[in-house]
Amino acid sequence: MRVTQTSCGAGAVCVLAVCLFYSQSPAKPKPQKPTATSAQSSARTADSSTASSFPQLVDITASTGIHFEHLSSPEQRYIVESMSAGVALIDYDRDGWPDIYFTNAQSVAMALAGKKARSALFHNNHDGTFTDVTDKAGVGYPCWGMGAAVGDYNNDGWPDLLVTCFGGVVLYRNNGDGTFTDVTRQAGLSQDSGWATGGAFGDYDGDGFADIFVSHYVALSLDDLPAFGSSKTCQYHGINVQCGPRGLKGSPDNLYHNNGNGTFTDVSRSAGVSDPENRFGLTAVWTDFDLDGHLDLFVTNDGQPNYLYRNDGSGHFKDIAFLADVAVSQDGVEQANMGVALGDYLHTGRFSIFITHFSDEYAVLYRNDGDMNFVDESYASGIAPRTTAYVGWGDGFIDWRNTGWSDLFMVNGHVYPQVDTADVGTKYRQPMLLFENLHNGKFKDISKLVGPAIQVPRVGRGVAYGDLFNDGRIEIVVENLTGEPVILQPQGLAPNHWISFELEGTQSNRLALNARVRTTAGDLVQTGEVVSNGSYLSQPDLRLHFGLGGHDRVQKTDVTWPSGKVETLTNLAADRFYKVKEGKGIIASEPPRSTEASFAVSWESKVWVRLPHASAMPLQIRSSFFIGFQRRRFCGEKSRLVKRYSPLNTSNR
Ligand SMILES: [Ca+2]
Ligand SMILES: [Ca+2]
Ligand SMILES: [Ca+2]
Ligand SMILES: [Ca+2]
Repeated sequence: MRVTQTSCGAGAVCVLAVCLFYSQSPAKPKPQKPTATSAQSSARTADSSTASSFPQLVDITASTGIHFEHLSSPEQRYIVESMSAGVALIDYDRDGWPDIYFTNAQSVAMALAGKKARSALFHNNHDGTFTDVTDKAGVGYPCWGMGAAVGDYNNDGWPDLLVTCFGGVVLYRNNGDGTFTDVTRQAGLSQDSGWATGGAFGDYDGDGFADIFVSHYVALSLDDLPAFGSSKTCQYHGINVQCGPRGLKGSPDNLYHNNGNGTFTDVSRSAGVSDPENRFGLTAVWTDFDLDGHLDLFVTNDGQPNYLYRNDGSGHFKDIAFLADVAVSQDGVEQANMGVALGDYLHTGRFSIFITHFSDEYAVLYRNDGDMNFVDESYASGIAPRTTAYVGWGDGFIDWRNTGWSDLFMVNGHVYPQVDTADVGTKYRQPMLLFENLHNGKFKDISKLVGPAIQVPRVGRGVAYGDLFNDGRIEIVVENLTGEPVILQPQGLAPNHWISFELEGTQSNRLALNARVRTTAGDLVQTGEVVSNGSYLSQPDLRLHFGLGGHDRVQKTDVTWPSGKVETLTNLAADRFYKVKEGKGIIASEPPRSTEASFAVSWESKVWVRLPHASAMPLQIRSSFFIGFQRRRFCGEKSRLVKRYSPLNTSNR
């Protein structure tokens, strides 16, 4: 809802009146009321392990107005019916509010009958709800969809969308007017064929244009599908199931160099990433693991050794996964590598790798010790024993509590509906898992402490996360293989501080993919990176969000651009969104726009309000002033009103 100047020209009293109006207006789900001071909040954060005080992850899907159903065959007699459902956060209209794209997939029967499945784009309405804009945007029927990745291939500032398909890839150019154009053919990407799964933008040669890597999974033809239960590789614990991937032929991978003119050239072989062994590739992510200035590439291979391609800086890569100890598990087993989360969970400045796996296996955490040395910490961290019953997919190191330490989140769900009819220690629908970062390399399973939403068994696949409502809280969007997605919102948070950065490259690729940000707030030193894709075939928000615990300032922020340039920003106020442009520093900053977090940060702020026929005068707004109001929307509107009507605004904190 927009507030116009004429609706509120009378100053403070009117501010209050409008706020009262907002407090009565229907709004999205009610966030919790902050109840603690900053000092108390630190105490709460430190002692967060009791269920009674623990923040909750609440299912807010119904209130968002999002209605989407991922199609799937009930029996999933073929592997191609089990692997879809990547979700992408993409602010396609650049209004500063993340929008959501869900991929969709047919069943074999639908495909053979010529029927399509509708993927969907939902526009963020800024009020907690979303509108289906798929038809106008023209992104409903790219293909038999798998995953989605965001990159700006033509550097025009408008984020473009890559969809991976059972049948190649589709590149949608964002036209900047709410519509997209399928430019796959003119971009030279229609040659991509086979079962594309992981797609990731990354400027591996540093020419300022994001290149595209595409992993491929199983070589499969609808005309020649392996019959359900037909061989030893089509059985699981003695029951008949779909065939694959073991026993089937894999497909090679592709790297497409961006020519800078809207076209791409396949350089897979010359670059050394073509996967001549035809492994079963799934998720792909770019990052500079060894911090030598050259972008490296990690690819999960299902049931086979992963690839860690080290970039030698001359356009060539070498797979060093075995040398780096990230190819297989510590006991030498080739696990069913699915989704990838990258995160600096120990605050070393290096990205470790977390990978989800099949049931009877365990999720793997490879700690990055630098110089391409990784250590399997799956057991030492406490994660492995808690994950063996699950088939894991989308994952993420997510600081959903704004403590400054990322917890570990993963979704699960089997590929065989048939397991429900047999006593094999696992079920088709499975709960999500959440592990608390204990700051010492260990994680604690807190899945049962954060409310019922994540314990509901589902057939999870993609996970994307970001601050959907610009209030300083990170929402988690989960796309399921069967049925509706789930959006989880943190509620009941301690009023911890946070800071958010949106980066724009000039010399570097414009979306600043793989720009790295290091923030120092007191003793809290965190590193984040802008990444295209990851999790399971999914795309997180491109803005970098850091929880800050009790710190209300960030003393130092180093931005390392892909160009190699390092910019240092000093003494930034917390609880704001900063836009940073390469070579120009901060070009804009904004307070949160709504809900709980803005309340938490503004309740003791000194604000200035212009009274009618009087000069500006100070008004100290106290917590007691607000506490009686039920609707947190009010607080966001307050921030806007104060900004609009005051000669000084809250940005001078
Ligand atoms: Ca938007
Ligand atoms: Ca673009
Ligand atoms: Ca490039
Ligand atoms: Ca490197």
